[in-house]
Amino acid sequence: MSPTIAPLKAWPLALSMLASASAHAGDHCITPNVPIPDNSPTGITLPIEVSAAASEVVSSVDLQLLINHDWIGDLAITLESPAGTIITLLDRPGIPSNGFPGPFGCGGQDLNATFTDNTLIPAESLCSTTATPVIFGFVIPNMPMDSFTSESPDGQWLLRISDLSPYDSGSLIQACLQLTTNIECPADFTGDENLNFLDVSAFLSAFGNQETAADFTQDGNYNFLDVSAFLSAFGAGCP
Ligand SMILES: [Ca+2]
Ligand SMILES: [Ca+2]
Ligand SMILES: [Ca+2]
Ligand SMILES: [Ca+2]
Repeated sequence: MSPTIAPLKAWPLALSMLASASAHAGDHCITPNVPIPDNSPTGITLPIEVSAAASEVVSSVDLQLLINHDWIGDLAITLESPAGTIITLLDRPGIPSNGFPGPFGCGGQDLNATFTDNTLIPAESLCSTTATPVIFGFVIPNMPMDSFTSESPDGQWLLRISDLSPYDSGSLIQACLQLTTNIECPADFTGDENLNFLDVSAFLSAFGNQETAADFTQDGNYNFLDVSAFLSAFGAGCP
């Protein structure tokens, strides 16, 4: 086998990997195990780092949270995307009060739930003084997660949790940002929906610096397969 033929045989593999690329979808978890300060509007802000290519966009976001707390009705939770969109997941369940369980919001302990648009149960509809965790399973946030759709997932997501009433307190044990992304046009390296020489030079620059975005074959190596995959995608154009 001559060395000039071997690379050609690898092309279909590279291209099939490119076609199925969903590069940075997956779970981005932190396990800070930090206290949420009692009766503090500032609360805690936890960054969740996501690295993605410029052409990658959010198709869905879920957030799994594990919080130990002695009075769930004290809690307010928001999630901010790298683009600056802020969604309220929870804002003192049981407040405003409808008579039950009382003026201090939902009592009872703990939250072990995934906030998602793909369910039928609003998080704040779960209000029990006997069940632990009070908020569990798959629940709908106060504002829809699809507000993040089509944004770039790249950068720092910010999870903010505050406790807004005295006496009872708790801790954030774990948070997992569950991202699904699309690569709308992988060769559009600059993310401006045009294919031109700027995309080629941006790719070559990223390739030279061995940036993750230039690893088109997603194998951790930077070689001719990435260049040929990029050029093939560039030649194929954008949808
Ligand atoms: Ca509320
Ligand atoms: Ca409290
Ligand atoms: Ca471009
Ligand atoms: Ca590669």
